[in-house]
Amino acid sequence: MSAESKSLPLQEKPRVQKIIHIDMDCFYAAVEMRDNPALRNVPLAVGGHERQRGVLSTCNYEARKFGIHSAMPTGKALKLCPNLIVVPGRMQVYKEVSHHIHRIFRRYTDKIEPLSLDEAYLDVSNCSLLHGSATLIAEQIRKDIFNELALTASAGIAPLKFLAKIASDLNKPNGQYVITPETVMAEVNKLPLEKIPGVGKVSLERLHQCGLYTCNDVQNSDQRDLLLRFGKMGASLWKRSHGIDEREVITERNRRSVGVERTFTHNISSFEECWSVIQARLYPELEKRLLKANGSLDIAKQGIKIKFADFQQTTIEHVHHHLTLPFFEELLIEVLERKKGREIRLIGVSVMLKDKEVFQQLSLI
Ligand code: TTP
Ligand code: MG
Repeated sequence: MSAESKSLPLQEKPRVQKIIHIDMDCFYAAVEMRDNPALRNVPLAVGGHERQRGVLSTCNYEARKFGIHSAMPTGKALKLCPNLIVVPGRMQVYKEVSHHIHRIFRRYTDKIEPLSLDEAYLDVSNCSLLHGSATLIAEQIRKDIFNELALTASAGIAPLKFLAKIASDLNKPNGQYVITPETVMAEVNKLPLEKIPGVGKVSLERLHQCGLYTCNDVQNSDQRDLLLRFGKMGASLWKRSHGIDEREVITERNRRSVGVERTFTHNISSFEECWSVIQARLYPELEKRLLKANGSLDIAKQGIKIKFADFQQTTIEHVHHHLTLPFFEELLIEVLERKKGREIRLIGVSVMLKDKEVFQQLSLI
């Protein structure tokens, strides 16, 4: 803490967060190109894993010129680019690389929120290295990654999480983009709504029907009307469009929920199919993660999320303090009552953890 801020302990100015969003460039494909020079200057894709065998996990930038992208069926990709080389993935190597980049992150901060193997939010507000400049820290992290792993990463630097994430895409690959507190509103004003995380295809179409295309349009719209039409998503859209995102970087220590989800290559429909996914895959994974995230298992609620084929999403959660499989069966029966003949593209299971502080205060009383 600087001498200046020490002398002003009651200063009420809101704390400005310095957030970096890091995202590796064409991650699996980059690792394959690094380890095999023959794959470097050709259109390359990495095949899907397990149930996703028929679709691509990702591809390099050369292949993207042909319109190929993640989650594209391999057959379709080969039609677009007959010279495409498709190699199988090596999950273990990607995991090791991911551990290494996390070791690099920890040199600069312990406030790290991983989003996937190749992507994380870092809160560097309290980092005093490199004069505390988030721009220089991001640059140095990317240099460290390149020097130690021979891979490139892109970064977004911003005072808000959603803007950091959007920014990391703006100078991809091997680049970074900085949004300062002073430029937040200028950036937000020109933002098309599809760039805002959480705005799906279906919502976007409905927003367009209401004449809303950019954050600027949302600012000029009627807030009540937006909330009535779009519910929770509308509320979040209103905030983001006004440059508000109060979410903090969630580390393992302050994590409040743990969840596991799966998107299907082919939509599923019956209760039996859903139940078998939960029983065989999601629940065991949830149990494993929960043990890692919070050994004492202070569970408050448990829930199931379903995304239907029309991209509508619904979540159901109930108070239940012990992780048990039969409880998820009850939740599944209840949530499927909302199905109305639609197929299912995603299922997620999650637990909300007890708020430790509230819990401790209650025990004191
Ligand atoms: P992304 O960061 O979405 O993509 P990417 O790193 O390949 O490319 P970009 O340069 O645009 O960031 O995902 C990271 C890895 O996760 C990706 O290399 C492979 C895997 N993945 C899948 O297996 N299936 C998917 O549908 C997606 C999107 C990613
Ligand atoms: Mg990536």
